[in-house]
Amino acid sequence: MNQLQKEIVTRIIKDFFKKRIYININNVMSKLTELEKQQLKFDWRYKGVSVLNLLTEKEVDKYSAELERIRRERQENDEKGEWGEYDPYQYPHKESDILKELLVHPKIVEATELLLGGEIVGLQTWSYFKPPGQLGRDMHQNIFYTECESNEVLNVSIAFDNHDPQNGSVWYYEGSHNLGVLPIEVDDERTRTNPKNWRNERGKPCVMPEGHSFPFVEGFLRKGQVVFIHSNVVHGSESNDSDRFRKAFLCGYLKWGSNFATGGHMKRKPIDVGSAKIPQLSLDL
Ligand SMILES: O=C(O)CCC(=O)C(=O)O
Repeated sequence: MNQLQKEIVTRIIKDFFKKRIYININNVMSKLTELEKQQLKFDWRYKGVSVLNLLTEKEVDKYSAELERIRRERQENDEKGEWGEYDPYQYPHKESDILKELLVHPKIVEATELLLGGEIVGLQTWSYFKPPGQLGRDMHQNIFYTECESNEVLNVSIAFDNHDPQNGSVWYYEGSHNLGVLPIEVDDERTRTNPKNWRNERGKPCVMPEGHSFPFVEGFLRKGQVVFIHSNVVHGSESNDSDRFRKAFLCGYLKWGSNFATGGHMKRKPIDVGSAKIPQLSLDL
């Protein structure tokens, strides 16, 4: 072996070990198992919706009790009568460090980085209580509201109890994440059913392409499961026709560096979730 050949072999061996060390560090730091990652990516690619088993029932009970505490506080302090008893709760993580744990949950952050393909920031949190009889959310794509490019934003919804079609779970059209942004059809009558401070729930459904064949998938989640929803996937929920609540804690995330609409209602701003380093000025503290 001449000198040049020796150098080449040495370089190859060094690179090999460097790569191995890098891969090992990544694996050691990963909160998700290889199987979880594979399933998340597979479902994302083919369905536009992925599910992860995240919390134990006991953990959910802790978060659920905390959500109930801040909901009651909102009602007690609501001197102007702004909020209906079970209106959605805007930005619950700002009122509670316990609930903020969900927004920065290492497994959710890692899964979101994986699905969006880069470092991320939080954008918003909110909660649904959905008592018996409450109406659902009309068919929509989240990209319509955030105005990002496809797959630059995603929403997660954490089930605080069992969700099924009877109590108004979230359904979706499988594979509809491959569609562009769809037109909407305003229905003034239905718009009037929106909670006073929450005007995007009903009355602006998107319109599916005529003759489409995307399969309709009903939502079934167990307490503690989390669903990741692609920016373009068409989804919605029906009214709660059961005698049970359907509570959910939701977080929106953005691929760092992507443009987004702040929104007249949610007033979105980047939130540090321990992934992308955000300049102090643009942070929502
Ligand atoms: O939970 C629901 O009823 C609707 C959730 C939803 O549409 C969303 O996360 O974008």
